[in-house]
Amino acid sequence: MGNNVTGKPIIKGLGFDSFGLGSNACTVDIDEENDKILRIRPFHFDEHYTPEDLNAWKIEARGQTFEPGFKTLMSPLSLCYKKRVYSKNRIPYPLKRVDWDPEGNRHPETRGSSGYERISWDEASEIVAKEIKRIHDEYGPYSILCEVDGHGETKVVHAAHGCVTKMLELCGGFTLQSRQPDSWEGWYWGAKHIWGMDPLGQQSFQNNVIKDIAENGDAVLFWGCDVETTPLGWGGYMASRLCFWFTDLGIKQIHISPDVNYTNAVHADKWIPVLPNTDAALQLAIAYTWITEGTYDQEYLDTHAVGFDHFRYYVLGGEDGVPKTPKWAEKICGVPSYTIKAFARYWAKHAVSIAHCNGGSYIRSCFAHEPARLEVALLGMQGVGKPGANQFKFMEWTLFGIPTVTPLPPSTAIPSIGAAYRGWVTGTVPSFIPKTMIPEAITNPPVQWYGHIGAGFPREDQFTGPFTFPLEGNDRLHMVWSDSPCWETCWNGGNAMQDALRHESIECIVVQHPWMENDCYFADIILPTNTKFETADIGTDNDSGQWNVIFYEEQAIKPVGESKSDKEAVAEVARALEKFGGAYEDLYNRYLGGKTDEEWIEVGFKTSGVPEDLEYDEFKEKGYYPFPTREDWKEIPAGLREFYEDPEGHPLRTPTGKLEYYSTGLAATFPDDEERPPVPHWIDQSPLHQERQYLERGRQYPFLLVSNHPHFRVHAQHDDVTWLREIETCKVTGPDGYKYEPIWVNPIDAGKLGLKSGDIAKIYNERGGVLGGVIVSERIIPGAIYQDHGARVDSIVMGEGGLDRGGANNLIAPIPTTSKNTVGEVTSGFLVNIEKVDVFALAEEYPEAFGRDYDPDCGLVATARIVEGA
Ligand SMILES: Nc1nc2c(c(=O)[nH]1)N[C@H]1C(S)=C(S)[C@@H](COP(=O)(O)OP(=O)(O)OC[C@H]3O[C@@H](n4cnc5c(=O)[nH]c(N)nc54)[C@H](O)[C@@H]3O)O[C@H]1N2
Ligand SMILES: Nc1nc2c(c(=O)[nH]1)N[C@H]1C(S)=C(S)[C@@H](COP(=O)(O)OP(=O)(O)OC[C@H]3O[C@@H](n4cnc5c(=O)[nH]c(N)nc54)[C@H](O)[C@@H]3O)O[C@H]1N2
Ligand SMILES: [Mo]
Repeated sequence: MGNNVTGKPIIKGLGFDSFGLGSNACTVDIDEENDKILRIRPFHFDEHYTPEDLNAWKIEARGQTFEPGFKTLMSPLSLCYKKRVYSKNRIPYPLKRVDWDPEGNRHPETRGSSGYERISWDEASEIVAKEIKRIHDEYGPYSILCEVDGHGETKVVHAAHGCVTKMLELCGGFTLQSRQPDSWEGWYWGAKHIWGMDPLGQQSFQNNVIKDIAENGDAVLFWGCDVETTPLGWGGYMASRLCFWFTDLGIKQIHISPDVNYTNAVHADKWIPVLPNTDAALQLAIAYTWITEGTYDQEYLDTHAVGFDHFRYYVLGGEDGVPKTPKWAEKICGVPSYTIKAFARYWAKHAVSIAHCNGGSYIRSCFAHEPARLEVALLGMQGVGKPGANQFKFMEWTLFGIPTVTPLPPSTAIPSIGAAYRGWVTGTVPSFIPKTMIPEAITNPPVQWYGHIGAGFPREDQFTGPFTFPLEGNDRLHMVWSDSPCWETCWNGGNAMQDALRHESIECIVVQHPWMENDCYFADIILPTNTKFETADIGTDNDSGQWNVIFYEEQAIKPVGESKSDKEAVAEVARALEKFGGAYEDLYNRYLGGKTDEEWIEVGFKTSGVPEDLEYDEFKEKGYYPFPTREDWKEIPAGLREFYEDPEGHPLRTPTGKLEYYSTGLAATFPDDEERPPVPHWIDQSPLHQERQYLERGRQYPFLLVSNHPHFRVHAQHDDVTWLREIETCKVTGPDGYKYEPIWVNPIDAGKLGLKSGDIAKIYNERGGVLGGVIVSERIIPGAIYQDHGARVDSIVMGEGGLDRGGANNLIAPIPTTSKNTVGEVTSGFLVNIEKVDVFALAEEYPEAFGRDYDPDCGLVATARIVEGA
């Protein structure tokens, strides 16, 4: 393949993207020999282009300079990616669940525990085509659920996700699992109502924010932000470099989080430990301090905000008789009142910006809209948009918020790539279900909610509805097709999903995936797909933070096993459907759009905004094209500066154009919503959520679980990487040799509980339990325990009340959504208890679960389930 032919390394973009745009990647070089990947290494931009060609950008401040490098700052998660390609967990050939008989008994109840037999691609596509046809005839197309929204490898022509929707769209339709804005729930459901911005926090106004901080900032608050972890799955180490530079410039870095995360440990000048999902109390006490001490900007509020009086009234206790004092907050959030006051006073006196990657658990917990709104409320009280005072996103899309890379706005993908073939269905479809409501929609339809809920919809969309599934006159769900089979370990209340996938109404489950894991075990038919190393494609890197670049991705190796790309796997089924004629006629060609892969790649190139005089052949020969920095980049106003200087001329996208401390939209549409009232509040509980330690339920489950984005994984991905698993803090080896997912416990709690490092413990609540290996550490605040999210499910007992060996704590996350009129996920900051377990006793009780084909270096391996034809 590539290397042998051209003698050059092969260019790829490594990262993950939810929208089939091919973006969110870091460019890398791959060395390949004899159809084997030897190594993955940083990519150099300067092979064909000089800094002058690129009009290299440079930030100068306080006598120091920050410049982009000319090789990518790739992360370990990219470096190790060949281990994913050659994982022992790759699905080798198409599989059928042994006790699923489409002509006879389908045994939905044994999904999750059955074995699999090898079948051919022809058999697999025949069976699936027949099932689609049958479901269409018996129930109609909306009885097929498409789960196609996970992060996927950044592929464009061979899109990781959504290919099946492209095919089904051409022969009748489908029901879409609609992904809610999971990364930024609080910003979407809350902050948008105070400053109108979309889709995340201050996303729309990131230009030159870093430059502004470098020139004018005194401090940056890292409010639930770990740049030494979360940019790694996407761009790499640019954010890390910037934090070191901030230190050089004397810019203070203050961290507010329950844990000493990987950034905090290296860069923090101060750590303010806070209990999970109690930030709203801390924020209200800061507002109280500023109001009572007169240290906020009333003049700014007079011209830039509406409804501040309502907020002030609430903060001072007018509404509920409870002034939101630092003493009041201390009991809830665990931050001493003197720290709150000192911090509030420091903030009021200095130019302070807030950094997020996305926000951490308070942004994905119950009532997450409140702390998100309160953050904007605080920013407004200190004149957001003034020099050195903005909010910014320290990761992907806008990594550096410098318009040094074209095209503008700098935060968007190179637009064109969307024009190449890809399966993702944009816009709205008639029949859809919020992802958070899938288990309920399967087992207990109809379900209802407000809004289309997709990231990017305008604020008012949250007020449309209610929508219902199933649509009037249509049947419930009977078939599921998933190309992102990790619902259980990534969404809310995974145990309920395990029950739903075994529900008698579901007659057929098809999964297409490269690896045998998580929801794959519930599939009746499994189609093996492949990684981007095994196909040619086009890609972009507009994330890693130095240069925007578009590149041609040569095929590096032959497909592993019998795998096909996701696009090709669906094409096989399209071809098998053709024999039914009618709506299925010529489906294969229609699905592929009448172009070869190479022609689609060229479409992507032509529409990518590259200069007119750049020929496709030249691009292919060089392999890449980096976009030069805009000439006028320094003149572009920083962050919200224009709104700050001229609120009338540069209004926000709220109904009044101002910061709405009293949301007129919420007041008009949901006047009785006590969980998301017009003025941001501290919300204790609701009929569906009792997740506070001081409530009755807190006695039974006294700890708040922090379930961060994994340092050593990207969600459900990378859990099988040998190089990572050998790192001591990545997994804890149990006495039985199994590598358990770590659980951090504070020494004070560990003492009380009789836990020590290396113990295997169970985290549990009424929804079930998951195991993990204890690490006793002061890096976690007492009262909270920490276990990363996304570990691979390894069920001991399935379903509600179940037990998981893998440590996939989403299985026991709350099932209800953010609040009654919002369908966000609640996946962190919820109550649990913890106790030590004896793994040998468990092994005796559950010999099947403890006897699975397991390799400590990889975890469960594909053969663990293949019983015939292996
Ligand atoms: N507890 C807890 N839960 C959380 C969060 C949290 O902070 N805590 N965060 C939430 C957030 S922000 C997110 S974004 C979600 C992430 O949730 P998801 O996006 O659902 O998870 P991923 O593991 O990123 O990827 C989805 C699936 O795509 C697969 N995949 C990757 N490449 C390909 C490909 O080329 N083809 C096919 N067919 N499949 C591919 C992966 O193997 C995986 O199974 O999790 C959410 N859940
Ligand atoms: N390595 C890696 N990188 C990733 C991902 C991944 O899975 N792995 N996922 C990607 C995706 S899809 C997303 S959305 C982003 C997520 O980016 P973020 O939302 O920023 O990530 P989190 O890990 O959820 O939270 C960041 C930090 O918030 C702190 N925190 C947790 N709970 C609380 C709380 O209640 N209050 C406060 N104040 N702080 C808290 C913790 O210190 C945590 O390290 O990361 C992306 N990058
Ligand atoms: Mo996310």
